Amino acid sequence: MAMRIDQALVVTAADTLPSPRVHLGNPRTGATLRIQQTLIAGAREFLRAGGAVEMSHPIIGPVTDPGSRGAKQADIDYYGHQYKLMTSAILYKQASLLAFDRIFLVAPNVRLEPIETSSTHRHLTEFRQIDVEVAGANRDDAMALAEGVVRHAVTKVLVECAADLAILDRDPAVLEAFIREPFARVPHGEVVRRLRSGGYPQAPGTEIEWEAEELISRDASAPFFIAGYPKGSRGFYDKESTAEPGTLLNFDLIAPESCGELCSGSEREFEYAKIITRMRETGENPSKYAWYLDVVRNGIPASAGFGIGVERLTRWVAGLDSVWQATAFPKLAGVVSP
Ligand code: ASN
Repeated sequence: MAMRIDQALVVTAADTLPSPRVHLGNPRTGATLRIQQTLIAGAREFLRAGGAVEMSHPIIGPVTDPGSRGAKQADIDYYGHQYKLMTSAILYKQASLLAFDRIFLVAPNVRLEPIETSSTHRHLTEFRQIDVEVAGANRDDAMALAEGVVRHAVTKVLVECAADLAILDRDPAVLEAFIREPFARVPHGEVVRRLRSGGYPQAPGTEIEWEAEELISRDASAPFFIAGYPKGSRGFYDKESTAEPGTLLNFDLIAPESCGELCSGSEREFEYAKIITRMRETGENPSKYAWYLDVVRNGIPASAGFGIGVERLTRWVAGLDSVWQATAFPKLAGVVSP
């Protein structure tokens, strides 16, 4: 059993974390990790064929993405300077467009998630994203690309991983049906209306709550996009709509079968003055972001991009109960583990 930080914080999901010997010795874990490898290979294949260049981003830096829902950043003492572990590579993705028009990363992220996330079945404190950024793209382009990546990666699993899907009792016909049709695009306001008319008290004009997201995910017959989250719910880099002030040109991709969000992305703010305004509006001190603002001040391309959660995509494709099962050495909030 994993050790716990504090008995008072013990949660059901943490109780079920097995030791590495048990977890890695389980044939289901082996099958899951082979499926994950195939998903990453499929994403890489698709993105490279579309002209994207794979890059690596820093793991530590003076500043990181402030936009992750309720998660704390992890500090590193970097020769007397307080650095951060990357919560996402967003700032580096935008800057990387100075070198290439299309880039992607398979990037590790660390987020010290609130303790209650250890029982949501879909949060890890350490995870990876297939992170993509494309110069000159708009939100529709980014959604189309994310859809293409997911469909290609899942198709590769269907073609190459029949034996692993069988070990996991995952019916390939069910998976195949989920990716056959185009993924719908649903405005955020419409999702709120549907939730409320179904009796869920989702507040309008805010982030979709985790429980609500699980509910709409459970009822979905295919992955679908929620587009246009309200301002205030996401980071300063998600561009605000000029046609609909107060609404961001962003999106989440929601998986079916109660798995919830697989991917989030947006069209980006890229103009210096707007970024400064958005930083201030979101409570960020621009002086912290010196290197990034220096890059932006001299001009970066307009762009759009997204990040697909590797373990979340694996969880859904493999048909697992919890996202921790989709990683070799899982880390859940509040649980001391390898
Ligand atoms: N990777 C996401 C994006 O590109 C951002 C995030 O993870 N917060 O929009």
